[in-house]
Amino acid sequence: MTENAAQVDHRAMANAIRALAMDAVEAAKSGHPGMPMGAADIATVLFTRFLKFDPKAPDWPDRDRFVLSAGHASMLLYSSLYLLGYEAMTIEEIKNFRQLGSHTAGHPEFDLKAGIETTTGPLGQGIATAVGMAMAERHLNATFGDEMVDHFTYVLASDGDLMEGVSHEAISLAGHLKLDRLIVLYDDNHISIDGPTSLSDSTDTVERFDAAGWHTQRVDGHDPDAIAAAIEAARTSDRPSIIACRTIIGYGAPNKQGTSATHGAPLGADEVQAARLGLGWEAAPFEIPSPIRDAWRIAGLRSGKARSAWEKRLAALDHDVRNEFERRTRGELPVDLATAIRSLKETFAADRPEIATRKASELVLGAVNPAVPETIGGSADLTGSNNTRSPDLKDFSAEDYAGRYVHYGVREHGMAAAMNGMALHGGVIPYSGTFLVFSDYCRPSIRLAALMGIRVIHVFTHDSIGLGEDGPTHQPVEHLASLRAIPNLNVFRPADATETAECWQLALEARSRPSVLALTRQNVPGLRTSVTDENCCARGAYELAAATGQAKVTLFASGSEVSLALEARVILERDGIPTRVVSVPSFELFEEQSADYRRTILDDAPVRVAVEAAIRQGWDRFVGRDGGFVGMNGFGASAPYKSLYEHFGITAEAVVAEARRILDSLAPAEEA
Ligand SMILES: Cc1ncc(C[n+]2csc(CCOP(=O)(O)OP(=O)(O)O)c2C)c(N)n1
Repeated sequence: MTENAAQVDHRAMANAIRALAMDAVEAAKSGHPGMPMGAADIATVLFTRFLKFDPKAPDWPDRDRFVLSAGHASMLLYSSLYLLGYEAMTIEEIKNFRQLGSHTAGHPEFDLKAGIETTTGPLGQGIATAVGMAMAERHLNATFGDEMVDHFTYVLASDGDLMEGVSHEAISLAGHLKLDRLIVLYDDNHISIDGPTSLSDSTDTVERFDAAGWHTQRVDGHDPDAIAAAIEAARTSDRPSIIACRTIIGYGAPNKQGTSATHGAPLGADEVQAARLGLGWEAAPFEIPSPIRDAWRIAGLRSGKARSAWEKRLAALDHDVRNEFERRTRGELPVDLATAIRSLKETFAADRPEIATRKASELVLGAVNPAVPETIGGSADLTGSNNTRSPDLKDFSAEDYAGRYVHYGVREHGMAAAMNGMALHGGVIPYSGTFLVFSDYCRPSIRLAALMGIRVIHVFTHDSIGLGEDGPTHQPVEHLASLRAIPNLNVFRPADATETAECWQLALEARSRPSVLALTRQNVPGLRTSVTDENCCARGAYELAAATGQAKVTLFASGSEVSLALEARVILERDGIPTRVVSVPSFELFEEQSADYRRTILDDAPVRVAVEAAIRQGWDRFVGRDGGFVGMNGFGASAPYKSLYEHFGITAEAVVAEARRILDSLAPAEEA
């Protein structure tokens, strides 16, 4: 073995990754040694010669981002981070691979302290997320200049990543936007789980990227100098770059390399022994000879000077610019937001406009976007329908990265993943729109945003049969329930313009969770008549109209159906049945209220009926199993929306009838 760090060659450094990957997978008795062993040369070249980062300051805003898109190869990332000297990534963590509470989960989980930039595992998500990081980088570069923001986003992607459909959306968007700071290293090993990729794919991947406007290269993925030369070339390209690195999966495992046998299981003691012998690796499991570890640690210190130079430039910035940069980086909102929302609420309460909540949202954005300059809006080709553009926003484009409005094209999944990347990058708050029914196309990325706890705001309009003539393909019925099922996701369904302003404020303030705003296509009346400093929607559910006297009936409703509940209340009260109406803009925030508050909302009346133009699932929480529900049981239909509400029986009269039915069924028991 080598005597000191200066004599350590590339091969020994790459073998350190291979050895740790084999050892950790053996110890955990599960995991994927193949790709870490195969891509060890790529990672070694990238991390020790190119990546700009400082393990002592994992959150340095101007660091290069690295995304391991093939999350199953997590041991590649963990071994590199340990070797580079990230304090949170100790050898104990490597030994605890896949164990509860470790930084070394089965698939990488967003964990900045440990150097993990994003959660990956669902193939395709990583590369699509990286596109958003590269967009945020260009935008902030255009806003704050090269001195403050000037870094690359590197991705290591596998065959599986590039087979996934979302990769198509991501690479075509990146090519169109000419994201020249995005560099994808493709681990071109021709193997996936079932066997050779030729079983299922004949795409010429390099040509595919070429067609999308990328700079492309092919190299031997085990030749460090060739990899380095390709990265050099990629860094000077004026387009995003892919380097197809031909590798052998499980490189070094003499009997299993080049086959899917190295993919998803430990190699086994004999094969590990044979691999150690073949690689010339004499150290015991989890031991890294000190010259090799030192060589890695020295590589980890490479960018320390760049970071202190950056700190100096930050300190020398104009006071206001610096404050603004730091505020955005911390993710804190400007104080102006509260004032902007307050004055909107005053206007809405005074005018009580009868407008669609998507229109209200547009008005809110007209006030929010000037007050919160870090928002980046957009739509998946439905700008005029989603009302996501405010007049002050210019297009974000290859010609003008300072723009704040992204035309994502018809790419909902790519859009949602890119928004995750922007939020992870920091310094910007992404929001964007499509129809609620197409939230299904965004769902895998929404789920990851919720899992990572990041601020991403989805504006989903046309939120029920209320969209009318476009028919059942476009009418969501199960979507609210299915989005509410995602943990840590705020699902807001505001009832009028004032609630829309409040829900926007809550979404912007929710720094560690994504939000959905479900908005109507059709007009709804203005319901809130007075202005309070309190954000009523923050309670999740609140009494909008009290009963006259002790309530016999509580009507719960969200969004466009709140006004129906209010109409039903008038009828019931007129008939001597004291009825209150509770508006429910967010199930999730309601669950976070005190038990006392929840009791006052839920238990005030013996009869409970919910109304929402969607399926019942979830509403039992409010009305109980025996409570009433007025809504949808199946798919909608194509017709003008008013006839649909009649046809499906979602009317004030139906709500009244449901309340009476339950009241009547209770009467004998009450008498007895
Ligand atoms: C969306 C998604 N589908 C399926 C899987 C399960 N899975 C994990 S790795 C893999 C394929 C592995 O092939 P490749 O991406 O080429 O990686 P390599 O074999 O080179 O490690 C699959 C199907 C997944 N992680 N994500």
